[in-house]
Formats: sequence, structure tokens, C-alpha cells
Amino acid sequence: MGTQLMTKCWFRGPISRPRVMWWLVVTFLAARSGAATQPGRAGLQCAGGSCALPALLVASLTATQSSAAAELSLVLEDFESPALGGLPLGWNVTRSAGVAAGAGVERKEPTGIGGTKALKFDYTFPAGGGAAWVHTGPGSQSLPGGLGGLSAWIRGDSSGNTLSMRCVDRDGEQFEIPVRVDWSGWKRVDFALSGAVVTGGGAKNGVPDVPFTFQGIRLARAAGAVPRGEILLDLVTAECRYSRLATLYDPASGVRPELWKATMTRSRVARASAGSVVRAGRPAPALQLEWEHEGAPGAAVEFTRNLDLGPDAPGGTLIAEVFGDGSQAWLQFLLRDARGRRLGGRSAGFLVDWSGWRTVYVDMRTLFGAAAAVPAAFEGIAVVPVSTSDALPGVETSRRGELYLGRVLYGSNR
Ligand SMILES: [Ca+2]
Ligand SMILES: [Ca+2]
Repeated sequence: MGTQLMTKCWFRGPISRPRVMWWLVVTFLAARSGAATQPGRAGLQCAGGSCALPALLVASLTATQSSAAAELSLVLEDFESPALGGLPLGWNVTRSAGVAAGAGVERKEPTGIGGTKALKFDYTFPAGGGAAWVHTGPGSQSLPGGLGGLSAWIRGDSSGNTLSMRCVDRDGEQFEIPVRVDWSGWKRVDFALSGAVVTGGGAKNGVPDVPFTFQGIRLARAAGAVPRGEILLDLVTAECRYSRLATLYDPASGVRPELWKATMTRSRVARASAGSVVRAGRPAPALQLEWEHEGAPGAAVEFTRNLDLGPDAPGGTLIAEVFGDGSQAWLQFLLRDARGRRLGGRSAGFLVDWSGWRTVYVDMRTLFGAAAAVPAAFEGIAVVPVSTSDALPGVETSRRGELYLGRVLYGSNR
């Protein structure tokens, strides 16, 4: 029934590659989490013909402090994982008629920031009037709570065209935050939510209501602008502010693997131990999580430890650093309510398709909304293999892997 609901929501909108991908991921998530028995409350949000996946999404934590209030920069996309010419998982490109434009990952000159690759827009807009644009992005990527805006490093071409970050708010209104590309060379550009303008979504309240989903980046012709050029963009980042940021787990002050319980189903190895992974050029302690499954359906390993989310549990954002093993395993975050009941159908997961450190997050409001279930504790993580029968084309989990868990933080959205 849940799948039927999702299918229905899905076909209300135009069919495109990222939507297909997200739908498959959502369907898989629902099947794995048991959310199919909770139609409409499975965490899938559909509004105005667009469905948002409120799952954990990959980001990089670039700054933090463990004291009370804090500002965090969560990198949504660094464009390092896709092959040259490709796009991140779930992204695609759309363009208006007559526009000759590509958008794909390319090598960039050394800048000392954001690695060796960036997203390149290479465009020629047609002569004459009318709208001309090219767009790329994830379609519906949940953004973290406490969001104040987005930022990116952009190599401008002084064309005068308009580059916009496009988002959809809680009630389905579409917004964009535009800048005029009137510079050349690299610079960091801020897209504050206060600069968001409505671009569609029907007659609503005209106000950006969080939580937001990130649709993508649009380059549009502006009056009097140069009609062709090349713009590079890197480190798409969510700029967040939390009134209270709690550190739930920090391996730097003791990995304590004995406090983590490893359990397995149809698996051969589930072992938590004290590990070390290079970070910023130096070895850093981390919780090492080794797993190996039998290659049969129903396999899973869990690494659990109850970590209290604190007084802001219902309205906060869970942030965790994970060193990926590139195994393409499904990693699910486990949550419990105050009575110790696992909130299985509402937990969030993501595909570990990267190697190295990344940070993932989930805004509890995108999982639970106004539902009665209230998360009280982060219980740990489950590693579940994806098989060919799980309808994720091209994805098959390795038989074994080795993940590392770094810090786990919880920020109050208020
Ligand atoms: Ca990059
Ligand atoms: Ca609104």
C-alpha cells in the first residue's frame, strides 16, 4: 500500500532521471524500514506533484564547536565522487528549448579548496527573447534544520547571466536565490534564504517555510548578458545555525567500542573496535565497524548504543561523520522514542557510495513531521546489503566492508 501511494505521488510529476532515482531509493528505503505499512507517514513527502526524500544525505562537516550555539557549514556536494563528465547520483540536466548547454563534473585548476573536480556549466544561449536556461541538481534533497542559506565556490565568467539556487519549501512553494555572475575567477558566494524569491508552486503564503528541499542550480540568461560562457561551481554548502549543539559521541575523547553492541542476521562478521583513520593529514581515532554478510536475502548487521538526543529531540538535526567504504551498502540510522521503542519505519538511510570522510544529517522534522512518534535517542546504525532484487539498478553491495564512525552531533533547529 505504501508503495502504491509512492507510485501515485511519483506519477503526478514529470518523469526525469533524478525522480526515477529518488523514487527507487524511496521505495527501497520503505521496503527496508517497514514504512510500507505507514502510508503517508513513511517519511516521503509529496506536495504539488513533487516528492521529497527526507533521508539522510551526504554532506561534509567543515566546521563545528561542541559548546552551546554553533554555526555549521555542511557540504552538500563536492563533486569529487562522479566520473569526469558525469553527475552526482540522482542529478540530471534539463534545459529550455534552443539552449546548447552542458553541465557535468570536470577537472578544475588547483585552488586549494574543494579537491580537484567541480561542476561546469558550458553554455550557449540562443539569440532572441524568451527564457533560456540550463538546470542541474538532485531534484529533491532534504536540507538540514537551522538552515540560513546556501553557499558555493564559483568561478565566474563575467557574463552577467543569473545563477540561482532553487529550493522548495514545506508547503510546496518554489523559491530561487539568484546572483548575477559579474565576476571572473573563483570566489565564495552566499545565497541567503532572506534573498529567496517565489518562482512557483501555486498561491501559498509567499514565505519560505522550513524545512526546505534543494532542487538544484539554474543558470539563466539575463537581459544584456553575454550569451555564451563557462562557469565552474564547487562545494555546494548548507549554512546552518543551531541554538544548541550537543556532541553525542566523539571518538577523540574515547572510542569506547565496548559500549557499542554488534548484532548480525545472516552475516558472518559484525565487529566494533577502536580504529584510526587519517583526517586532515593526521591519524584520528574513530569507531571501526567491520561487517560481512552471507550474500543471502535478509542480511543485516547492527551497531547499537543509546545516545540521548536531549531536550530538543523532536526539533533537531542529527549530524554524523562517516568514513565510507564505497561498498554500496545501505546504512540506516536507528532511532528510539522515550519508551525505548525503535522508530523503525521512520528512520533514515542512505547508500554508502563513497570512500573517505563524509558527514550525513537528518532533520527530525522531515522524518516525523507532526506525527505522534517522537525520537528521543540515537540508537546506532544498521548496515544492510543491497541486492539485485532491491530495484536499485547498477547497485550491488560488496560482501564485506569496513566503515568508521566519527563524531555524532545533535543541533537544535530553534
Ligand atoms: Ca570539488
Ligand atoms: Ca511557504
